[in-house]
Amino acid sequence: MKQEFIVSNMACEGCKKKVSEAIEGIQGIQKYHIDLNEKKVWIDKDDSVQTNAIIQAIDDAGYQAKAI
Ligand SMILES: [Cu+2]
Repeated sequence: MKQEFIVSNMACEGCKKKVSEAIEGIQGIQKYHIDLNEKKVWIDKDDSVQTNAIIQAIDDAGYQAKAI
């Protein structure tokens, strides 16, 4: 299942790396792409992965994600 998020306070390559690490720490993520300029994250995930789990993981890394 594909899902898109806005991570509004992701501002530089360092932020992108932290968000990447947060996403990679979640079980059941098949692939993802981060666009720093658009502050968007595309995730392809197993159906078992809850949207809130993704938002929480990104939040724990210090970033605000919103599903769009
Ligand atoms: Cu940054």
